Amino acid sequence: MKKFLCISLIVILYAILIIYFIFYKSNMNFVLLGNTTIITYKNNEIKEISYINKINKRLDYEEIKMHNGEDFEKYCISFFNFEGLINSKYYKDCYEEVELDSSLAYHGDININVAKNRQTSVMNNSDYTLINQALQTKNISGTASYFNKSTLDIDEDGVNESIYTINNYSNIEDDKFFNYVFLVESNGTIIDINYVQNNEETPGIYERNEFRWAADIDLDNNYEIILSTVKGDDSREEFLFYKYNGTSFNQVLEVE
Ligand SMILES: [Ca+2]
Ligand SMILES: [Ca+2]
Repeated sequence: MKKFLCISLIVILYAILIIYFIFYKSNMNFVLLGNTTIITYKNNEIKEISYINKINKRLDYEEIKMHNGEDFEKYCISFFNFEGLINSKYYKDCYEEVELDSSLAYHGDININVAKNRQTSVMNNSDYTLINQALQTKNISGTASYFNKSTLDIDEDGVNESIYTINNYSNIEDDKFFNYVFLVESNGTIIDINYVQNNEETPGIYERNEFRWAADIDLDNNYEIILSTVKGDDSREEFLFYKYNGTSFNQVLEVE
């Protein structure tokens, strides 16, 4: 009789654990940025921003909504460990494995808003003039070896702004090694988001920051600017968040 009671108790405990696990799993609200960063929410507020350092079984094979540049689509995600680094696989419609670059996805009912944005890497004359103008404020004459421009309405006033990501990592003597992300308002005003001058003595570990999304990560109905950052070719992709107050950008939402 004792043995029967013991087994029954264990079965009931297991059942409770499984129910709790399923309930907890399906009710977690989180945002994933790339393979590296997870933002969890409680009562529509950010609870934690942290790096994914180990495979979390609660997230493995979860259904997520992945941003495709325009909208969100259904995916499933699975994690694997590759030479000590956590990596992830994405399955479109939870079926077809798809290779993805830097990705933004969410799970749950938080409905992250992402600004529509048009990107180009073709520099026209006015881009060239603006880049020269912006670089002069850093005492750099010349232009950039890499250029990307995103056009979007960051403050949702019906007028578009542009965000430029430029950098220069060529090895010509006396070249400046910089990475610069700035916003240009519709009237041509240039506002810095992030500027780094890299150390020319340490090639290969240049910091490289790039605009990725304007998304309302903290759910306050204003977009944050999200930059991806890597400190060298093999380093982990991390993310920087900035708020725009109409005249300047402030870095916010530190990763713990
Ligand atoms: Ca605007
Ligand atoms: Ca926000």
